[in-house]
Amino acid sequence: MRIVGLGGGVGASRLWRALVERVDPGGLTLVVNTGDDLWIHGLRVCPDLDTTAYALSGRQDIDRGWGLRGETFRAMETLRGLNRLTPDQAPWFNLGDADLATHLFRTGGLREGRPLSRITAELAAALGVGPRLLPMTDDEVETHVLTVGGSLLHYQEFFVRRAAGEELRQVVHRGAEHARPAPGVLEAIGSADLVLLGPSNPLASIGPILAVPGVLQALAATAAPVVAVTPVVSAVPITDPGEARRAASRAVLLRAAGLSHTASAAASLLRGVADAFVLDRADAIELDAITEMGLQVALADTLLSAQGHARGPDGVAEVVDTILDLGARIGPRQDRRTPGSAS
Ligand code: FO1
Repeated sequence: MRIVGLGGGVGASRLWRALVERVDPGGLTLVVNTGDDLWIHGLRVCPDLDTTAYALSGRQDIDRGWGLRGETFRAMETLRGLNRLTPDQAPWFNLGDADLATHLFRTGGLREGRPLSRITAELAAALGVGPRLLPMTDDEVETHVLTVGGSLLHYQEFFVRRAAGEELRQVVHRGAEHARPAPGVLEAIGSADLVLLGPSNPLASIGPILAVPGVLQALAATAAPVVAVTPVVSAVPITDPGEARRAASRAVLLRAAGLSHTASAAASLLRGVADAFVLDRADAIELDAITEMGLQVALADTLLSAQGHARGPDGVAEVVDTILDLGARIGPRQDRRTPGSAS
């Protein structure tokens, strides 16, 4: 079975890790958001690609959600000591010592003229990542936000440096309109048996992928059912500080688009893109609203964490079984458009 997953970093990679417990990793292609990518300290850093690769190679710091397990930050501490920097000038994006090797390898490759997709494949192979990892594009696309105070910030500056603590007027995916999908992206969507939209920030992670010309058309044309997993679970209190920051960012971005921080608001952005939506059981009250948007809805415990999550009788995350059942139930779109044509 050929599955294509579209998503960002932390939330989506939790789902991909659970998915490869149940399906052949070799049949899975992951199309990853690169709108979070940034140039910093002269290096090209691709947080969502690296989070995905580290998660699938078993090297991720699972509690933190990004970076490598057992990481040290001596290079950053040394960098801070090099200058009498004001707090405003001090390094704010923490690159771990081992993580730096990834950024050095990538930046060197880019400077030699190799495309990001090729470098990503090399990194993934070196790390032993089973699924095929594709950046959404080889071109530079960067998500920027305009605060109500009038500052234009790179998404990472808003998210990390300002702790997602400011209201926004606008979100833009700079460069997206001229970007081309990375080699293999459209082909993978076109030949998939199932397409998944991961539980990622709808505007900062899924939005940039859908903004790459050709991706929406490929999703509309594929015979594969397109199933989205909710990125928002409102009825379960958030206790983890990292998760609280990610929720704050989702809420601020949705508010800037005139939407509430709810599963149904996230689903409304996927009208006409997805066939089905996996809603968290805790938010079942939103089921009818999402069904009325023309999406099939299935309920599951969608929260996946290092500390444990709901598992089905086969020991696999319940949400994975729900997704696969939903995909099988919907079946290829051609069959639905022309009943009986498959026989
Ligand atoms: N997140 C933080 O909250 N603080 C950091 O200093 C930080 C550094 C960092 C370095 C490499 C990397 O791959 C990810 C990093 N992240 C950091 C996470 C990153 O901001 C997020 O994973 C996403 O890009 C937001 O969706």
